[in-house]
Amino acid sequence: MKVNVDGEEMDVLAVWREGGVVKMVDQRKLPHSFEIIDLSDHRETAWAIKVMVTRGAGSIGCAAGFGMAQAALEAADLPEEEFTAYLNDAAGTIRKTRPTAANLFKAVDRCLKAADWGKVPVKVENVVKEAELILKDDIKATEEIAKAGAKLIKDGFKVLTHCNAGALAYIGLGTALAPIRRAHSEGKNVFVWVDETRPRGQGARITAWELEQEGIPYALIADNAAGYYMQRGEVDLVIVGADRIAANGDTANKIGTYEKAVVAFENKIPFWVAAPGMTIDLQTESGDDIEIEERDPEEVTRMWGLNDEGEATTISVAAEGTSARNPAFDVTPAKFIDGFITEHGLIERPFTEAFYWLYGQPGLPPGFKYAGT
Ligand code: RUB
Repeated sequence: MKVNVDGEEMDVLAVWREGGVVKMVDQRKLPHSFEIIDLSDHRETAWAIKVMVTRGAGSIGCAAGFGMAQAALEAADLPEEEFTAYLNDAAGTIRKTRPTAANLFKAVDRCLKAADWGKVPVKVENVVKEAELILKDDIKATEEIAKAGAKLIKDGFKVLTHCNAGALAYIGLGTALAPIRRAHSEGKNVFVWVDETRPRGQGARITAWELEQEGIPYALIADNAAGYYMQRGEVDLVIVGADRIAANGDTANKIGTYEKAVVAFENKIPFWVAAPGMTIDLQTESGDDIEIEERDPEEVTRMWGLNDEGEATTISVAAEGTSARNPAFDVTPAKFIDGFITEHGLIERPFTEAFYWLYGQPGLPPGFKYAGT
């Protein structure tokens, strides 16, 4: 994406690799400061995923792939068996960072598979190439999502989105924001309601910032204001991203997405999920099987921001010792979802058949039971 930093225009990706170094836009600092951070080995990259230097399913998938590429480069001089052990160990470290987004696990698996053939120098090359291919595929996928999803957006539409599913969350054009960007660039008059997305504030801190950079009209709202606007007829369409989509269409996304889907359903507002195949997990039959990350309760009891002196700081928003819980995602049952905006176009019901046809060739596995939507 193009960003304007102190008057200078830059073209950046959320995550990229320069040799053995992984580079990331430090999303913990946005929107008050734009910084790039260098991660010099796979352990540092895993740390950066865990603490959310980068975040969003696509970006952590690409970061995971690059972490695997770093591990392969780190082990390039080891004998065959030790190389494999090192790579498997790195895969374990990366898998342990964040449990919900399918992209991270698929990226690690793709890199391990790439190391399946050849001798060590070839294996290293294969892993590095695979990591770069994940990035390339993802960028292309977001361009297709933009084209397909823009068809849903009519001139004058007000679109609600939750969390950040833009270029910083999904390499390239993003997922949920991709159709909005495209509709805007086609000259359509589109307005975005941006949920702030407590507790980490990805909407307030990142989505609003991305839309501002692009000159797309928007308004930031408190999470609990979305229903109010839906009820008043001021939302024409909801588009969200996804962290993991089960085979039956149940979708894990940022905590609060489920509520938005239910209120959209009640108000007959179309609710679409934008995500490519990397986020669709046919091994997971339904949302019940999706692991939901539970993060530090301090993210709920404290908030980050700038003080009046312009210094970044956290403040306490609850009494010392307050008990809190912090699930990072929830699952929206497929029955509340009108369809999926994918790199293959718009997918409507029946979701499972469409997913298997597109992503599960050569078809339904023996014994697979379609639970229905
Ligand atoms: C990010 C989040 C995003 C999804 C979809 O959570 O829930 O909505 O990842 O975005 P976190 P995308 O900030 O905790 O990683 O599909 O664009 O990746």
